[in-house]
Amino acid sequence: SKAANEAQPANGGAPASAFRDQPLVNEIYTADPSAHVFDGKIYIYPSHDIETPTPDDDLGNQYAMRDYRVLSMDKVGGKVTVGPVALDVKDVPWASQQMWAPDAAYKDGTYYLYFPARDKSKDKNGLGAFRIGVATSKSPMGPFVAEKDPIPDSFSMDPAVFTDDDGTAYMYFGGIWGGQLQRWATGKYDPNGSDTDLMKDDQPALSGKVVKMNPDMKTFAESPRDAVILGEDGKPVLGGDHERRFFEASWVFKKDGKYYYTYSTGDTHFLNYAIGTSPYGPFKYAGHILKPVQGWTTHHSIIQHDGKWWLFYADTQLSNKNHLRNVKVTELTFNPDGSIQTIDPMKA
Ligand code: FUB
Repeated sequence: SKAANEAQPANGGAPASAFRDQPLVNEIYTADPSAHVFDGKIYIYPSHDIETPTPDDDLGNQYAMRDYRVLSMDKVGGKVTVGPVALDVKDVPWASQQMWAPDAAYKDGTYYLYFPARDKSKDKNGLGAFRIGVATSKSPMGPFVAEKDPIPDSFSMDPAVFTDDDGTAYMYFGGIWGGQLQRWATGKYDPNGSDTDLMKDDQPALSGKVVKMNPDMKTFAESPRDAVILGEDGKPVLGGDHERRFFEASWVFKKDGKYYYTYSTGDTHFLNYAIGTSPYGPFKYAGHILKPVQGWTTHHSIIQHDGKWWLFYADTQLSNKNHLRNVKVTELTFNPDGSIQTIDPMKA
């Protein structure tokens, strides 16, 4: 395994000293960290990146992950435990490949793992449609047992489940390009649809989705709605506005009664936030949380623990390869007006 503090990765990325934060683990590659506090302890549900001969493409075929492993730690800065395999694609009856960014939730003694994967259909590229599955366990570390079918009416990827103060859970999901959200623009899947976006730069951008979950935490209570991001002018952000429009990696948290909708801008590599007064939005664009990391993707989660707010994110410090990432954590600072201080992951 590669030491987190080595001066210079073998294949020529930035030296360790150039990064604001160091990888949380270096014995496996991890990305898309969804952190939660269960029983006072921090659990991270990341993607488990693996080597593949598949070259980088716009569909993200190089992200060929096959299983999940959960990380845990008592507090930020404490020892990080890497759990055993918590769910393997071979044990998910409906899934063919690509176990992408997961999330987790807890209710009434059961832990729920939400995960996207391609189903067994074939699109114009010979690849399955992304669906979202759910698996359960009595332990936050798993192993998790998957339902036989994906969540009915689920589509696209990057699920993030937020539970409001009244106990109602909402799933935020979706991503354009390889995440296929653009193929669902009419409400029905088009297997021959665009591999990127709708190519309508002067029209409102595609929105990520939000849907209320049923109390069973395994099914949707309604049809998914658009989580609309509004610009400062009160109008929806446009498709051509690549520094502000939604790409993937939804994450929602609540602070001082406001709902923070946070997401990645994909090809411009920012983590952004927008603020609303309802879990359904609309959310008013408020700025960047994180400037671009080393590596193409950026994907995160935000939690409060020990009286501080923490941003979990990932970059490619250990490998300098887009598909072999490592998760990190850094403190997030709010201004008195509720705005977030933008973080630069690279030291100046
Ligand atoms: O890790 C695979 C995909 O890349 C995730 O689902 C996206 O959010 C991006 O990080």
